[in-house]
Amino acid sequence: MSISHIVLATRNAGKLRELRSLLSETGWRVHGLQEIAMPAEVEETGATFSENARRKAVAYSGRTDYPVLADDSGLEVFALGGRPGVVSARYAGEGAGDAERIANLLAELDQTHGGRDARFVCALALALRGHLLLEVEGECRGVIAPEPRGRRGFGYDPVFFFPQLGKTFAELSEEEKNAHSHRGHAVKLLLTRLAEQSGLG
Ligand code: ITT
Repeated sequence: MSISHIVLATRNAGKLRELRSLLSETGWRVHGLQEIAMPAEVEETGATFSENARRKAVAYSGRTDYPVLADDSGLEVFALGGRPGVVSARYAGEGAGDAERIANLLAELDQTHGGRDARFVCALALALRGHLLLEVEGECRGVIAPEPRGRRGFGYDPVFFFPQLGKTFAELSEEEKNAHSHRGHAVKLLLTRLAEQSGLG
């Protein structure tokens, strides 16, 4: 299919900024959620990132004629059995901020004797008028730092140490993060799949 407009179905300002930047070379006109009527709050009750991304994309795309892209993402720490995982946004309870979520994670890790290896996962789902068109997933592996470092990015970025660049994600420029992140990988895959589907790939 050929896309000229797209709605990004996220209320997370950090994700929105990164997705806008990652899609900047497509030539698509990118719209935020405020440009379509809000659906009833979409329940993120799925067991996986892709299930939640699908739910959001399908629900929001019922309210607009434009295709809708939803992102469900989070951090999985292997020694914690994959937590915080799909509850990354609510890990320290509803209403908590990034600093509390990070403090919670570091406290929990201090009590385990496993390693600190982790991965970020980003599931993207694209839907049109209530029907799923495409879904992809990207990941990025790293290590949970002993304490937060850096002021850029959002969410768990200050404690996500990326060995390849020797920095946390919050110490990377936006271009560096986009080149290596779970979201960057997922967007590249999405664009490749779309190009293949339109016979251009
Ligand atoms: P929407 O559902 O409206 O998109 P949300 O913040 O509720 O926004 P999620 O349910 O997908 O989104 O939760 C993702 C959480 O995972 C997010 O709040 C961050 O804490 C974390 N996260 C995801 N991607 C991240 C990234 O690139 N850097 C740091 N933390 C990230």
